[in-house]
Amino acid sequence: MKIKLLSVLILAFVLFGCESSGSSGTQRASAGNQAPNHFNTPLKTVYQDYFPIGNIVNNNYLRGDFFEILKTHFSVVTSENNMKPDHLGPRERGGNYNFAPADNQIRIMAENGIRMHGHTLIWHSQTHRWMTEGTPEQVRENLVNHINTVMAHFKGRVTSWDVVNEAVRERVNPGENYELWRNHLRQESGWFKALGADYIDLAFRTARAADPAVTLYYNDYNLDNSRKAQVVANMVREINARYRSEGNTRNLIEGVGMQAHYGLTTSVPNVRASIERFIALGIEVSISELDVEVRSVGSGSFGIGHSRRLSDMEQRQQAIKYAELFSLFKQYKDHIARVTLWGIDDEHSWKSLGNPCLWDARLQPKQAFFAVANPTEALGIDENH
Ligand code: 9MR
Repeated sequence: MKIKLLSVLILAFVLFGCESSGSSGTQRASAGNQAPNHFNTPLKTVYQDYFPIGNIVNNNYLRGDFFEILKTHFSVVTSENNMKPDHLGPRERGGNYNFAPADNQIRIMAENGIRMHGHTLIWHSQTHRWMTEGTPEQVRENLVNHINTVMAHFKGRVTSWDVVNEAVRERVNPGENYELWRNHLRQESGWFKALGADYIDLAFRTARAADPAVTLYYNDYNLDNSRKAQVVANMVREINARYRSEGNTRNLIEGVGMQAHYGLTTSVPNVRASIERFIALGIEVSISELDVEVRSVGSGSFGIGHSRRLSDMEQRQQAIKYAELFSLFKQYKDHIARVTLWGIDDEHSWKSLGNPCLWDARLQPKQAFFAVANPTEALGIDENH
């Protein structure tokens, strides 16, 4: 591998091309107008021999340029919010479920050949309080009813589900025993408080029974951190081993979703180590919520509407990180089931302050877009050497 000046020049040309392209618009956003021909190829086509490329869908994205970008570049989507427990489930025990927004999204996506990943069944956040209040028996029943109701409703239209989301604490401290994964679960989770660590196994067993055709995922962030990855791997290993010891030939947890909310300082070797750790368990990995913040912002500053124009240096650093990540993902194509980006443009990203997306606020493709479209070239790697 060697750095080629030519590649750097091409990237610079691409940047020049998109910055001078003036007005926003779908054609330009998705086709890059003045860019060399191969950049016009939709991302889903670029990666067709590797893995499906995804993004999120929300009601904003169902129209106009957003929708054009979704249709052009992505073959799978995750509903940003509309399949979460608080959006679907009733505000009070016994109330009605609201499936309409998610149904609408699935219908429109299906009409355009885009598949839907389910996000998410059991989570400590975005979940109505009543679901985790009451006796353990009641909470258990709420969990089972919720999974059964939701999975039955979406049967045949959603082929993989995040069954449990973010059960492990944000940070796992050094020097602790990672085998004892139960000690690292979020204590603040209403599910944990009512049912202890067993809620995880219960959720997955319920989901398996509700729809055996679905691939069941555990989804979490900070999984590039080797300590947290070890905790999750130990949890998956134990739950799957017990399930198999009962005579089942299939794993109960069949995939780990690495959310991949990354930044410029994310270590790509760490990401690689975690991917290897998970596939060593005999399960698949999905990169489930990828974004790369230029400037890391804390959770207190999350929200849409705060993007800004990036300097050339910032764009370039972000592009390189995206390119490094995608060239890594390509190496694991046999084990990576899906790479999903969390948002189309910087301005409407949940992490808008970090400007983490492939398109800018005017829906112009950023250097990051071109880096994803051709990571080899962005990194100046000569594939023949
Ligand atoms: O993008 C989502 C945002 O619109 C929601 O309001 C927010 C509330 O928690 O959740 C965001 O999505 C999160 C996802 O469901 C789970 N992983 C972290 C995501 C945000 O980075």
